[in-house]
Amino acid sequence: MQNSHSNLLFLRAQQSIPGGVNSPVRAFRSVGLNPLFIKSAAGSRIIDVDNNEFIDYVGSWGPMILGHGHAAVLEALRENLDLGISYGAPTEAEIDMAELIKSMMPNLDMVRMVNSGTEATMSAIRVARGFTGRDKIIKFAGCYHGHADYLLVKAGSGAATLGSPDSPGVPASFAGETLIAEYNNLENVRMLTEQYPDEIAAIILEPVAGNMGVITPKHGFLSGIRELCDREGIVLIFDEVMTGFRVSKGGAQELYHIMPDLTTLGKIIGGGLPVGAYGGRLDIMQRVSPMGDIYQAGTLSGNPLAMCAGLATLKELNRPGFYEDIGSKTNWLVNEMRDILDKASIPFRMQSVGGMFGLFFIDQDVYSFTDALNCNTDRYAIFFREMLNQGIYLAPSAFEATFMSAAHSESDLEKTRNAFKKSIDKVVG
Ligand code: KE4
Repeated sequence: MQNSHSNLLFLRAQQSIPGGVNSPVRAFRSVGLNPLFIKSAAGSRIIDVDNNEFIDYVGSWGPMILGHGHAAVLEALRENLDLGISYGAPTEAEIDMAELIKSMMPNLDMVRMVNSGTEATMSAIRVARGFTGRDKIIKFAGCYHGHADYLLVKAGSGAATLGSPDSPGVPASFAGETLIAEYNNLENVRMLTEQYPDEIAAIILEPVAGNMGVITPKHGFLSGIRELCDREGIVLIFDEVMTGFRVSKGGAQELYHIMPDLTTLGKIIGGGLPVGAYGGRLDIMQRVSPMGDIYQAGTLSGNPLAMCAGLATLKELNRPGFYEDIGSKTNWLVNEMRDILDKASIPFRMQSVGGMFGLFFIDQDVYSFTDALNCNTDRYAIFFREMLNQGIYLAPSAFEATFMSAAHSESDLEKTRNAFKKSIDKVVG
């Protein structure tokens, strides 16, 4: 694969942009390559500046569930471009978006639009703290909720559960209000609520973890947390920035029948444009300014172009059979991959939910970040490079998720299966 133009752009980019990228994972560092600079995309394909074409399973990290350049989304954008790009004033499209989200996620009484998943989780946590009058939050090791200071926190040493900063620039005092629990460990959460009675404002989690590879909740984990929150007066926040409209039409809360108090959204609801949202219980959301006293704002929140692209996307997701189709594509590919790995006697674990799946090269079950860290990241890097050489663009990290789209065709899936077989032969070799 020829990538000289990407390499030249990468050299140039690093003169003006930290690391040459505007988001770290794009730098391909954990897979030992220079990043590819993309010049266009259509359907299931992306094309880089050296005219290499790939079947895309990153999909802009989730938003492109319809595939790139879907006609309905492009038409909506073209129609709205001539009407203006941003007004900083309310528009009907924002009402349409809030009403459509509420129709697809009935548990949300009210919704506020923001501009990223980070803003959504940051805002939801502030609202939960304001609503409860409490300061501490519980998050789970390996779950990623964006880069707000108090969410860039790792588990303290030993059994300590008070968080410590996971990045320079995060004050210890901020991290100290964040308690870290182990995913799928309900006893750990119970212990924290007993250790800090009446101090915990919220528990935030990915109901299906997609930022430490894909890890599904154990039976009883989500319901157990729900019960704990009810008993302790803690606000339960489902961070569905990734799982929202990805794992089912109503997100993970519909799939697992567990209703959070607040939900955060992003990615898919913008159809590829910058967007985020948070919403939930009326008694909580009515505290949000200007209805209430908890402040949150944004110059481009509810931007007309993001709204029209998001509306066009969500309307397509409402078509009968959409989730059955994307689920069956995902299941077919995952089963083919499992079969190839089994035949190659390569230890692995795969989890898939709706239109997303993950692959760990590991010889143990994976229920938590501690488990996931035992996976063979070197083997993943070799696998990633082989798949890329065969025209398959996967997440450039062993700790991400793989995303299917409606645009992936049967021939795409067969090509992916064949590339996977050749790559695994190389990995074994
Ligand atoms: P953004 O601020 O990147 O829009 O959303 C943050 C976020 C919040 N919650 C969940 C569950 C998320 O997955 C994310 C962002 N996801 C990553 C991919 N794992 C974005 C990719 C990137 O950081 O470049």
